Amino acid sequence: MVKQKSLKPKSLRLVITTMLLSVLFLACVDNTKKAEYESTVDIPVSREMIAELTSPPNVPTPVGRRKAKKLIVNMEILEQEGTMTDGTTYNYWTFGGSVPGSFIRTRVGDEVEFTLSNHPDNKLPHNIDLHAVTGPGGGATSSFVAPGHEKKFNFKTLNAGLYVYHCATAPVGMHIANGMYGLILVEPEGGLPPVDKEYYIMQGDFYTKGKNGDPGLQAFDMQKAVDEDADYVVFNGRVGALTGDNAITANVGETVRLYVGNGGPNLVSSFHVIGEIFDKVHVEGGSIINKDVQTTLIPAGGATIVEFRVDVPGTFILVDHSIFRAFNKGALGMLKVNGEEDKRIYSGVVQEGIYQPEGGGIQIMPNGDDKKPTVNVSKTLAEKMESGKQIYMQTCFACHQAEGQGIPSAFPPLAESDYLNADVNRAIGIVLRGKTGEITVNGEKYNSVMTRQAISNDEIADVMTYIYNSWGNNKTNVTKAQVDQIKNGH
Ligand code: HEC
Ligand SMILES: [Cu+2]
Repeated sequence: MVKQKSLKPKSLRLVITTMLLSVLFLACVDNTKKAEYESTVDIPVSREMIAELTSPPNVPTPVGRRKAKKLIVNMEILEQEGTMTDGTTYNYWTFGGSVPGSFIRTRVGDEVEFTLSNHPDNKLPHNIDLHAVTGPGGGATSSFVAPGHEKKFNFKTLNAGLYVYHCATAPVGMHIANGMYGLILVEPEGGLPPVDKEYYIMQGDFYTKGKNGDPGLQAFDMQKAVDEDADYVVFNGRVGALTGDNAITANVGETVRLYVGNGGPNLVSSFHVIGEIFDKVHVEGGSIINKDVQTTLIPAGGATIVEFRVDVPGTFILVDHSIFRAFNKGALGMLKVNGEEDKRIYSGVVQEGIYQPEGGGIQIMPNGDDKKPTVNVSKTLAEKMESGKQIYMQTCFACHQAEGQGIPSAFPPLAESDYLNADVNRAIGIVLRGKTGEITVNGEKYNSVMTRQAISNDEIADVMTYIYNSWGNNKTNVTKAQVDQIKNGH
């Protein structure tokens, strides 16, 4: 105070100017981070850095607060046979050896030096169109490269967002259909807000000469691709890439961010996580954030970032909510969440009842005792089969599939199931109480969750009889009395 009073007019002016300037500067920083530069093209780069590339479902380290750099990206194209589903293989064309291709993580203002190498064992020329590039063909015109050659080009990342890249060599649809797509993330200045878990997922549709599930090496079918008649719609290039042991994981209380792309070539994805609500969706991978979203649309050749906190434990199923694609063509993944339950958020079953619209009112089924006033007529095997089939199609079919074949690495088969045929009481117990933990069915390990099925003991007897008398099983006739006994704890 005292000192200020003694300031000469000249220094006073300096103080005031400095104050004004700093207010202005602060205002600029607050308003928009870009204001430091006229345009993102002016962001200077300091030093060189080799980009970390990851295969799905992993993503590279966040950029955080790092300055813009000259970022060296070395991408290798590999044509290689891989598994589409158990017993079925496919000749994938890949960026970096995976479908989707390696994840590239940059920040706005980076100067990317991109080298595309086409492995000498490959048969075809390829190129790359990155939607993060501003320039002809998104780089495609500068990157066309024959087997045994490489091409280099540079680009500046001008717009923050999540972008698809793909091959754009004719026939373009065929190169994309064979798996030539991936994601490049351009983080804003200062990086995206930190989260606990990040994963990389990309949907794609595949067209094979044979039908879904036909064994052996399946060739690409151009006509089906033109007709948009997909045999497989999958996450991360194959059926089961994200189920069972391949599931992505998180712990209760953590925030999860999914970078989700859609390579197409044809289908649009209605991306949904069963039992979760997206707290935030970066709409179309851009800068608008929508909140509290159930299902988000991802165009072919587009991407989205979804974020949510996981509040309760369990297995959360990722699907394309065009739901036949999920349960019949493979577009199904899993997020396994470990931790403490929170009954305030989700109670589990608190009461089980029998609903009889005609019989008048709801009868509570007391623990372990089925007091439904059933007239104990003994049904014939044919009648049980008929009723059992109906129950199966309503209750079990979604997971175990029409012919009891299950879904590889997600839902075990009931057809010719050694596990089923070995112990009928154990199988009844599973339907009564549900099942979780590792089991081996026909030599394949499953480690998933089957929820308790809300059907009566009589219905369990019928559906089990149907299953045991179908698809090469051992023809056990399960009675209601047997189910009653197991429900009552043997
Ligand atoms: C929501 C999906 C789902 C539904 C619906 C479902 N299951 Fe399951 N089922 C599973 C899963 C997952 C397992 C394996 C559990 C594990 O890994 O511990 C399983 C395991 C089984 C098994 C033992 C393994 C085998 O293959 O022999 C039997 C038997 C079975 N289920 C019968 C049924 C019957 C009968 C119904 C209908 C009344 C039914 N399930 C409905 C998902 C389901
Ligand atoms: Cu290609």
